[in-house]
Amino acid sequence: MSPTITAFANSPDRGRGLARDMRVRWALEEVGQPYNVRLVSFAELKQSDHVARQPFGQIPTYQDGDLTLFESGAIVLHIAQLHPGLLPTDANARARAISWMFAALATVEPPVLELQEAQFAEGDKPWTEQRLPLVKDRIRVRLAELARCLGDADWLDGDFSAGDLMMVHVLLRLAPSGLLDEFPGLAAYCARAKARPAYQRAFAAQLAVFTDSQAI
Ligand code: GTB
Repeated sequence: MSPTITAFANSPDRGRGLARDMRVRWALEEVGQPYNVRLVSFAELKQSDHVARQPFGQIPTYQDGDLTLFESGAIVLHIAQLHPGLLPTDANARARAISWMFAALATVEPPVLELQEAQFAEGDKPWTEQRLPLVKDRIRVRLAELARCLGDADWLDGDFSAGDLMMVHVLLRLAPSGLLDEFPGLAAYCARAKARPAYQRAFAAQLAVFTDSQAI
């Protein structure tokens, strides 16, 4: 049986691949694991059926047999541990790749989310004009540090790994802000990752959900 993941029935990102089901789709495509998708409306997210799967009423979730997981990081890690292709076999290299997954989620993503909040959730507040440049500068610090780590390499630590997958998906959320373009090495890193056939397949699948929802 293939696992089933959940995704937005009507994603607010309008098929740009920015919602977090995209990470899970991408990981499944990288390892060649077919999957089913259950589309969930905003109302359904907060209903008891879904909350039993995801305590915070969010997507994505992952169900495989009697295992139900939530949190995109935990799901991608599970997929990467279950199948070859996303984590090195050498124990130390594997641990380092997992460090990069955590770095993406715990160190780089928080300021990126702060920017989304400042722009969209609080965009009309009187403090936004003063707050936005501070938030953007905090992101620039992280991007400069990350660009230094990447250097001229294709990927963060050897071959492409779940660490790169997670990091790139976090960085792509910045694309509309223009901040990524200030760091050409990181922009090229993201472009390299997006050119991967597995990314392309995952992107097409989530875009089809949006296209279909528009056709109705
Ligand atoms: N830490 C959790 C994880 O990594 O799985 C966070 C999950 C999460 O935030 N899910 C969001 C959600 O379900 C969707 S991805 N939100 C509904 C809710 O909380 O009620 C976040 C997202 C939303 C929209 C865009 N966008 O429009 O570009 C991008 C990303």
